[in-house]
Amino acid sequence: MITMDDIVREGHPSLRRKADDVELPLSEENKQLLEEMLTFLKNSQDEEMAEKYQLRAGVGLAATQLNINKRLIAVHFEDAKENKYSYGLANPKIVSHSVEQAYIENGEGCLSVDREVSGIVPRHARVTVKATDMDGNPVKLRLRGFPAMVFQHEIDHLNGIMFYDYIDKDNPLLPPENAKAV
Ligand code: SB7
Ligand code: NI
Repeated sequence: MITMDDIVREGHPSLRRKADDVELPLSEENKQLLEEMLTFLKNSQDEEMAEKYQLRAGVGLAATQLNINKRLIAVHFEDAKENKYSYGLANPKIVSHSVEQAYIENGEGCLSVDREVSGIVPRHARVTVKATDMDGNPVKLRLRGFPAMVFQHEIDHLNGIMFYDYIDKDNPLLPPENAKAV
């Protein structure tokens, strides 16, 4: 079972590497890893499991956060309209995005960052993501709002990018032009 001990923290080189594509069809090993990543997220959001195993709640996880250099991510959350997003994905790719930007009003956090980092994290307001799901099926997701922010955070982990890389050093709380709060 994945716990916080398996998650690498800031300063670990895995968080700054570009991960490799995984081979398709997915190996049993990679499928199992995606299952475990998704289970971690579910456990982290379950009050009893989180308390028992001291898990920090997370809506997403990238394999690079487990020191595994593969393009695999898991997400598990609901949006404001109670649409469920629960996926284990291989080789996720942003195939198109809006010019308009957006940011999460309250900023972002990361399971690999054990400190509060405040500041606006500007991202694409809308993205289309293509990937392969755990059953080996191609998926194409059109995302906006919070889900778009989460997928970009996770895909960034596969490219060695951390959320605070986007925060303006001189003016962390100044919303950029052309960016809306979500
Ligand atoms: C806030 C939190 C996340 C994404 C977008 C906004 C995910 C936090 C958990 N992770 O560190 C996953 O990489
Ligand atoms: Ni993160």
